[in-house]
Amino acid sequence: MLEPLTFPAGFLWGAATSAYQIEGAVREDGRTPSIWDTFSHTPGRTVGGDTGDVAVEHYHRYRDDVALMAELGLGAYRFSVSWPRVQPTGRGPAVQRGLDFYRRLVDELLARGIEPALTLYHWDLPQELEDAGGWPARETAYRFAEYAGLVAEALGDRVESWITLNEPWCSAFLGYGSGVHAPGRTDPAAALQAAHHLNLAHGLGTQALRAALPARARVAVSLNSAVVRALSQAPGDVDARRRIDNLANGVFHGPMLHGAYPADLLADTARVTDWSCVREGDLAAIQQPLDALGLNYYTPSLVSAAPAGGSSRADGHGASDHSPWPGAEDVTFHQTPGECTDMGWTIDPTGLHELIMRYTREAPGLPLYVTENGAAYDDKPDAEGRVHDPERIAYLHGHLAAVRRALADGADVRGYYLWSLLDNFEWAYGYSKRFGAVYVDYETQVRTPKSSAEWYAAVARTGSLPAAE
Ligand code: GBH
Repeated sequence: MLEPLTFPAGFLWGAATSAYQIEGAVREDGRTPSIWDTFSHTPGRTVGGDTGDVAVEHYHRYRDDVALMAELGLGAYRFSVSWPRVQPTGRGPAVQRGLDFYRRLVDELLARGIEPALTLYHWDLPQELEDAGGWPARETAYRFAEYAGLVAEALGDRVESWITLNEPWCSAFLGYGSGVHAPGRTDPAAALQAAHHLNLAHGLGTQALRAALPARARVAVSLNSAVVRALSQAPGDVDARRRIDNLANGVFHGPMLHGAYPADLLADTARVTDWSCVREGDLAAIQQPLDALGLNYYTPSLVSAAPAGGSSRADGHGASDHSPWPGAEDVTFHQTPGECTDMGWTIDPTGLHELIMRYTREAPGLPLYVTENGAAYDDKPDAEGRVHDPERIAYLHGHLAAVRRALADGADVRGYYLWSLLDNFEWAYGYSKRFGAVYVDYETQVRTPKSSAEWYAAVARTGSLPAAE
């Protein structure tokens, strides 16, 4: 018999969600529309015209949801704050009723011994700020810093773990490049400007958090952190890999971790933008000391130079005639060989190991967290109402084993957050894709832990992976 794979004592076992994907209650307690309300209500933008209007009613069911987390033995819960709930116009004083929801949620978590990890921005920009220019406008970065300070003042006494942005790549390049995410714009120059202003928002936001939070608070960012591989060792393919890697990773971790945009990224994108949006002092403002780095990983990308016919999978987020890769529109994306999840994303745990080891090298001394990892499957209750999802268990097992390997190789990974606690609104895919460890019946809102939830609870309880069946 194989030894179970044991994780270090104190390793954090968590699950993650985001506000717009689960809360619903979009018109309650002073909340105004975010770009995702507008986008999802625009015909043709989401599968089935689905919206987050109701989602899984977490806004009203949070107490039961936290009880469920406790039953599953979770040590940590990563959630996001809805900006338009606490600062409806994106300016001015906070709305107390909005903040009160998060105070109650956090208190409930703390009462159950579950560590809250708070993400400030998981894609739901107040619509008023989009109307004023959105992320391509510099002003939005200042607005974010103000918002970060308001939330820190309200919740800094009870939340220690803070994350500025979730996957700014998606906000910039799916939101303003391919347009498959809100606000649905398709302007490559605007996408690069958005990326810079998201970086600036992270830097200024981190400063605002430091000013408002007690010293024990920890500040991190959750990066998209793509694993990009070349189809062959031909020079064109290797160069395609380099360009995509810069547009996926370097554009954010360059300024955030090293205080500069990669010189070759600036050269590669010169015909799209002159980067005049980068002002003096910006890079110093963006490069803030961090306490941890969050990595979100689902699947690797495989690229080549020449159009190879075949695959047109550009980002795994739905079809668009517009590329999310400014200046690298010629690069072809291929399906990585192997089994896929219901998203069509190839299952490849070696990518997670590779990613962790890369950031171990590039950000020495910075503790790492896997802030998202998980899989969508077409789950259905059986005749007894139970939901069996052996594929998800296999996915989680494989990826946790990869984390364990990285630990053995010297990486400082402190925790893992499964995406997601609950089935929820999967952005452009609406409710057609289920990522939850807990099944949600969208008619009745009844929650049923899937077999993967029970499996994960055992992993969390024992701090070790069972030998693979
Ligand atoms: C995350 O996005 C989100 O944070 C979360 O809200 C969402 O529900 C969840 O994942 C599931 O989608 O081929 O180079 O474009 C993940 C989005 C998926 C974007 C993988 C990049 C492939 C890399 N990412 N995708 S690439």
